[in-house]
Amino acid sequence: MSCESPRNSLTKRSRRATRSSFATQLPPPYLNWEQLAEVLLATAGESTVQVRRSTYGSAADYLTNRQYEEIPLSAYLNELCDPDGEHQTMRYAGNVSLPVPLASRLDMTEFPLCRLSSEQWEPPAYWIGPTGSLTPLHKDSTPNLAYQIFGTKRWVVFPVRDIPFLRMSRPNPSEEMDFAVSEIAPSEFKELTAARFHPAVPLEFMLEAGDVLYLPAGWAHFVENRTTSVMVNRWMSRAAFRKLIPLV
Ligand SMILES: O=C(O)CCC(=O)C(=O)O
Repeated sequence: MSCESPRNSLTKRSRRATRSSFATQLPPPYLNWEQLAEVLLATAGESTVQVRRSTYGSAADYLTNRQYEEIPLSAYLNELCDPDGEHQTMRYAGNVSLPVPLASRLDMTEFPLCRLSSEQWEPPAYWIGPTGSLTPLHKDSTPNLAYQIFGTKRWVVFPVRDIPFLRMSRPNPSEEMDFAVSEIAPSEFKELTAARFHPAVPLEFMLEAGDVLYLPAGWAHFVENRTTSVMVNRWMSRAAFRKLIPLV
């Protein structure tokens, strides 16, 4: 994981911490796309994935105009592999339920992420996207564990104390515990300067194949795939998080 952040030293410390706790049980990452695509195709090619537009021009777009389509994973992989295809840089299979045979084929069943109790954690999800596909700045209600299987993902994150400065709004205040999306447009994240989000201070880092990220609940994050990228993640369930922290 390489860092480019005003909080560089903090990032380096947290990298060591995540590495040491999981190091003995990490599944091997993939370094070759063709090899991984073959595994995805053979194990889950016939399952469907929910595909969304990969870029959102504005936060309003992300909040109210999400466009999804269900297609077979095999069709989506074809799009990704076809550099001239109509949808090549436009669609993102984000937050797709991880089929058990695929978890097993990726050597993830023994990985802590997949062994976590299913009462306390949401089922694992996988995210496959092309270079440039992104998720606008938002915050989730519960802690998140993410494992980068292939490629490079850029994260820009802000701790909870910065939330008041990030123009967050909650689309469904009654339904979601604390999910919120920022009005800050994805284009604002192209090049970070120390002053850009002042007084909020972004922490920016790349998650590379084989890296694990723990993101605490309520931390805002903007996420961008810097290459074709495959990640698996799990959020803690709301019920479990409420038990842990009764005030939320
Ligand atoms: O990888 C992405 O595009 C978004 C991931 C995300 O928002 C999350 O894991 O909470």
